[in-house]
Amino acid sequence: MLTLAIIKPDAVGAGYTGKILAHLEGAGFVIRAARLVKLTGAQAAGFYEVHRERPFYRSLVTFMTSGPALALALERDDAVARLREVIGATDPAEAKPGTVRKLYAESKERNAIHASDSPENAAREVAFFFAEGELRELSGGRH
Ligand code: FUP
Repeated sequence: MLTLAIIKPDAVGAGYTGKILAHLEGAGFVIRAARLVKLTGAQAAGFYEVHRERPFYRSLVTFMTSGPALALALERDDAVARLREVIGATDPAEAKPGTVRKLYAESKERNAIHASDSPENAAREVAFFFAEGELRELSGGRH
């Protein structure tokens, strides 16, 4: 099963990309696709469309366009729920010890990583960043 993660501009800018990738691989996720992107305003607005009416929407879109971010298609069993556990609560102050957000996030907005919150959104979000042909097949290994 696939899910979509984004290592956000705060974490990429702080030099945490490698540590977060190691954390994700250590949690059993396999990278099926990866691309360093700099989102346009239109792309970020489209990606976070469901939050359009929320008070933080404009600020979130501005932050997500502020620098490079790493989009990842990740595979493992029960990928959506497992990745949500690994990243921790939206607000790092509330995230459990050892989660990616507790370790690397600055604030509720600058929170280091995105992860799809349902299988339906995972399918939509993987397709937002990656064409079918960009999802590399795995050749052996643990998965
Ligand atoms: P999550 O699924 O944990 O990323 O959290 P949400 O879907 O609730 O929020 C999406 C993004 O909006 C978060 F990653 C950060 C941002 N956000 C804020 O900036 N302020 C808030 O009060 C809530 C969310």
